[in-house]
Amino acid sequence: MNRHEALEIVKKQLTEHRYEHTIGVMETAIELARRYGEDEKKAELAAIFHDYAKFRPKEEMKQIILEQNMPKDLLSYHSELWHAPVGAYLVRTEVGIEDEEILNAIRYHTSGRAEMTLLDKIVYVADYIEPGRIFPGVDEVRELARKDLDQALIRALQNTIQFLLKKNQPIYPDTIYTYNALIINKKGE
Ligand code: DGI
Ligand code: FE
Ligand code: FE
Repeated sequence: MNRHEALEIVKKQLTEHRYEHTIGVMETAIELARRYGEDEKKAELAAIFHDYAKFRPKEEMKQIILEQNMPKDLLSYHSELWHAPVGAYLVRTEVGIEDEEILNAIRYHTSGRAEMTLLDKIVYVADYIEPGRIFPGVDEVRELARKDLDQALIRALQNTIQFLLKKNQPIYPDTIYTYNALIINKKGE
């Protein structure tokens, strides 16, 4: 599937604003893939489809989580987390993408996971720093992403966890596992 075909498909699923975000994530993911030696086409497709399920009704997402063998604990956490695993499922069943690396990058783009692949990290960080994003701390993560992808990821996770703490929101275990794995890994270097 080429970029044009992929964008045509995803455009129908998104608002104008979210489509522009998607273009930003795509361009940023391609840049990061080039810098860190990942397959640029995989980064491009994973980025294009990362928010595919963002606007599905909550009830539909809930049904899919219950029926498709996804972690049920997701349902106890913020519904913002659901579009990532549900997106991976729908991108496979509705769009026909079978590449597990791409599907995993979509599946873990919101929470991360303990053992993130290079592609997972690229999509996570690109989603955080794409040019349309404006929030405190984003420029620092943009800077870090030029030099050290793991450091960028650690800072993005720290910001996200802090943000959730301030809002009295629960933190999904995978988010904590991601953070811990990166920190422990850095210490071992
Ligand atoms: O879909 P996007 O807006 O582009 O970005 P995203 O998929 O990274 O989603 C960000 C949202 O997800 C943001 O509102 C914070 C929320 N989130 C991320 N990690 C966690 C989380 N919410 C909870 N409750 N727990 C988490 O660990
Ligand atoms: Fe998302
Ligand atoms: Fe996104």
